[in-house]
Amino acid sequence: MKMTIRKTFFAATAGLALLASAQQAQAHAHLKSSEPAAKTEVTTSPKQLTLTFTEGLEPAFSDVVLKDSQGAVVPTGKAVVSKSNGKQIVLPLTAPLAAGAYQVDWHVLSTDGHKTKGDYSFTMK
Ligand SMILES: [Cu+2]
Repeated sequence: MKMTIRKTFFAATAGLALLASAQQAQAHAHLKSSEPAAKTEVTTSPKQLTLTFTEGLEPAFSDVVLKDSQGAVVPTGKAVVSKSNGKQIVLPLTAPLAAGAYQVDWHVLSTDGHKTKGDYSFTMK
């Protein structure tokens, strides 16, 4: 009987641990939206790229890089976390974008101490 209780307790504890780690995973900063949006075609060159995440970001460890269709880094201003929204990072563009496909590479550290990264693309008509 004692053994059974222990096993049940162990199973319950393991289940709780799984649940807790799943909740932590959800707390990481995931890309919620962007401007220009992923997989869209824009006709006017944007003045900046804005990426909005699900969690607050650590500015010193969060960055965005824009690449052209050849994979070459497009010169831009420095990516900054928005002062009015700590979940938002803005990459200022210093020159109009030429027509073509672009990839946005991002990596961020959320305020809960977890790193995430990803990329998306958009097209300049
Ligand atoms: Cu996290």
